[in-house]
Amino acid sequence: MLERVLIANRGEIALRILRACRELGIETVAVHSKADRELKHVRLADQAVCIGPPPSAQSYLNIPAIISVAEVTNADAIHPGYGFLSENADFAEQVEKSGFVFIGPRAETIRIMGDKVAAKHQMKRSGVPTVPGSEGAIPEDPDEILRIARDIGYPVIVKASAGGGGRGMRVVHNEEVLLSSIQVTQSEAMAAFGSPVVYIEKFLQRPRHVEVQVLADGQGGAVYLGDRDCSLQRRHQKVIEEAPAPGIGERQRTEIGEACVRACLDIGYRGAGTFEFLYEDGGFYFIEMNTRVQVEHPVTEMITGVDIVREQLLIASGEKLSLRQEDINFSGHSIECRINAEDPRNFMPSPGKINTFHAPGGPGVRVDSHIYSGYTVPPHYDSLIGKLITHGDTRESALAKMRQALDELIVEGIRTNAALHRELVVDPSFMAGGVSIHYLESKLEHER
Ligand code: MV4
Repeated sequence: MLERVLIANRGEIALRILRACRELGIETVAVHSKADRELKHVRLADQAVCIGPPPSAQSYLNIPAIISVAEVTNADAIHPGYGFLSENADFAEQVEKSGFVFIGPRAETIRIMGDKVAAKHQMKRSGVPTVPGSEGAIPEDPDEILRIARDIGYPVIVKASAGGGGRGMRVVHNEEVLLSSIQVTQSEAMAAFGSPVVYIEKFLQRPRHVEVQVLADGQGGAVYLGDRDCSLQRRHQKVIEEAPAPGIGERQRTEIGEACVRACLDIGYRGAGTFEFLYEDGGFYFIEMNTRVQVEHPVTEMITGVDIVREQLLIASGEKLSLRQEDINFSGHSIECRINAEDPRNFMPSPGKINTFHAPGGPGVRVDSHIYSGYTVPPHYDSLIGKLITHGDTRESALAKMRQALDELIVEGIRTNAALHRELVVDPSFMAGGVSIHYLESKLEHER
């Protein structure tokens, strides 16, 4: 078993990781920036070390500083959380070369999944359904490119292989602009990611974002923990997530879950992972795989009873998965609202001092947050200050609990997006379930 884990992150996820470590009797080392001395997990950790000035580039992204702290504190593993260095293959590699366990997949796996063309190829080989498109990177020959796009049918989307998460994509509606759009996307990809490789897919016009959570031990054990619907998003930032994804039948859920497990076994996947799909007209289409724990992991925990971060720690300790697929039962429905420190009108960050914080509670209510009355939200990082998660027997009951939780929530001193959530949980289309990835942005456009 791991004895001491360095937490290379901040905020709510750092606290979430610390809690899981404590339950397993693992000591914790917090690394933090100069702006983050007041973080809750920094106070709670067995050891805390300041690794640099406030900007992330000089602290939470400072690889040598983080590895040095692992060395001087004699940690045996590093948990990267989400964001920051969590999907940086070079970091994972340096961590392991320095003799520490990287809590996540092998560096090589992260590298493959960061290369969207390679990831898609791998998934297709394992029988995971993918979006129709160019098999791999687009060819040199313009006539061949035009033929591929004609076969797929317009509109198509040109994506940078090194992109992902909505960066480096361009929708093309007709043949006249295809080649020029490809050139622009290639130049942008070169500038942004250092690689000009692009690929083409059929552009799905009104899909949902549905993802599948997996756990694998890299020793022949792998399970799926069901799906999540993350369609409610603005500018590629998820706002509300839920599990299970509404309206997906048991047969289809099992089928896609089993395909993801097969892919994990084929690539020797290790750790927690998420297969991202677009879901349209009843079909799943793989787009990307995330090799980290995700912000929205709690909704899966609530419907399965599996502690995903605990499992990450056990897998990193070298244990085989004790969970078997037949042990995993899906129970009820869970919803998560991301609470951000931001102006409800223009979505600008709203850092500052929280004078008063009252957390909601009661049966089926979970609050994953690092904030407290008197805490100052620094301006240097992501605006997520906490997550409100509810669980009920049905989607309606989880929603009813969320309405009550949002009514109880008090955050004073800074602005938050709580009012937006209060609107969304009574929105008739959201209440019906299964809105597309465009729903929130179009609602905001029509209302403002
Ligand atoms: C797409 C798509 C439609 N068709 N691919 C955006 C984020 C990145 N992970 C992939 N994205 C998309 N890929 C095809 N073939 C639409 C999106 C997309 C999107 C996807 C998931 C959640 C929100 C989104 C918002 C805009 C576009």
